[in-house]
Amino acid sequence: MVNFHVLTLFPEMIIQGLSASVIGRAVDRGVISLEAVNIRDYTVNKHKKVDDYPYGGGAGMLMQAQPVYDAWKAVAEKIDAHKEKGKRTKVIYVTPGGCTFHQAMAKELAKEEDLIFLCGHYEGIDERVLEEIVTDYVSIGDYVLTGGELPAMVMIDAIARMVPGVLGNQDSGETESFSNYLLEYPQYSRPESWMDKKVPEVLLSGDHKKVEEWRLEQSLERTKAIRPELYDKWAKENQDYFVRKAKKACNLKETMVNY
Ligand code: 6GU
Repeated sequence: MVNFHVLTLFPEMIIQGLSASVIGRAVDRGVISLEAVNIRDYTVNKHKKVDDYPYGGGAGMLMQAQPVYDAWKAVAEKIDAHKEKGKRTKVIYVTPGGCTFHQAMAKELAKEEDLIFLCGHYEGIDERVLEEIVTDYVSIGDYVLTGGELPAMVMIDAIARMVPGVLGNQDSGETESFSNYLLEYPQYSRPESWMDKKVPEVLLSGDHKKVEEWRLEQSLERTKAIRPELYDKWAKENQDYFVRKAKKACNLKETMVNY
């Protein structure tokens, strides 16, 4: 169970974006929870203004510290009321200036009870409130988006699917690309022949071991071509695979230690 809390100027974007399909159903079933808190609700001026000019000049506007802080405070106090004392809830500021999000991070964050995401807009947020509340600065890749909502949704989706019970039980979330550093092998469904393209023979053979071998070979081939750095990582951790393969090529028994 992870409770996701998102501080944003566009709460409807978060709720809409995560209400469909697997994540939406997980929320309905109570396996995860999702709340989007509108930072604008915490302004203290009558125009509900959340931004102002940056000191020192420069393009664009900045989100001011006070409404961000008060929105965070309201959420943090609610969390503290149901949580054991002393455990600090992570506050993730989604920013292209953060470290890059990856699968292992998703898996780790899926163990948290509560996660707070802070979505920036305009040219950013007053540094002082970031220093006060943020625990992690995280980006989703080397490109710039107009706001933090899409990156927050990306991270929440990736984290949520690692929470037990979110995916169907035959799918552990562990079998796909990146959990083992390899890209996915190609898959086929009916019909056996489509536009004169045939499903690879081995998949129709019923030989489970052969199928697994073929899939691994396909994954390796793709990974080597498309993501050589991932391939190298896998190769380093799976040297026994190459030993076995070499033995097979020499027609030696698996049990023989030396060849
Ligand atoms: Cl986390 N935020 C924004 N605004 N742009 C991004 C990003 C985050 N990650 C990549 N680009």
